[in-house]
Amino acid sequence: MSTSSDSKTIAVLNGPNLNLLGTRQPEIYGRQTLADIEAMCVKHSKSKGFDLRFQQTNIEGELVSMVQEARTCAAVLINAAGYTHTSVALLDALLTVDAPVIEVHLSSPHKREAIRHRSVIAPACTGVIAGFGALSYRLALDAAIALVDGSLGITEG
Ligand code: CA2
Repeated sequence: MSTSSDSKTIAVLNGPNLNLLGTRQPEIYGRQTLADIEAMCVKHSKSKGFDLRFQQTNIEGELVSMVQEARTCAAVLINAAGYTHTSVALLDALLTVDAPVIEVHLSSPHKREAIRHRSVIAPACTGVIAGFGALSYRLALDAAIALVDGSLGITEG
């Protein structure tokens, strides 16, 4: 259901295994936990005048539902994790979002195994920010806000 406050809300959606951040593979994903990243995103978006909805799930269908519920938000950031490379259902959900959608990754998938080189969801995204650890989320928030306030001058793509 749409609410008036959604126009000032940015949704940050996180896929499978990202709840494990900070516990394993810090050389790839950094030492920050997902809670640390959420706190940073809340603080940053607040400083720019936006509310934040930050969610994580390990279940593909739940991620699809989260995208559907975010359709009325000002912008959607999504780190779909492994589903980035596999999920047509997620692509279909993201294609229904009129607001800017930014694909976010902590690591740079193109530097990694070939299976990570293809993003199934990229056709539904305005842009991709990857490879900067937790900073990817802040850079993506800035990109989303610039798209929302029109300061980039980009209206298509
Ligand atoms: O770099 C990213 O943000 C990824 O979306 C992370 C996904 C990976 O499948 C994508 O190719 C790139 C994997 C997330 C797994 O997260 C973990 C965190 C800590 C320990 C183990 C896994």
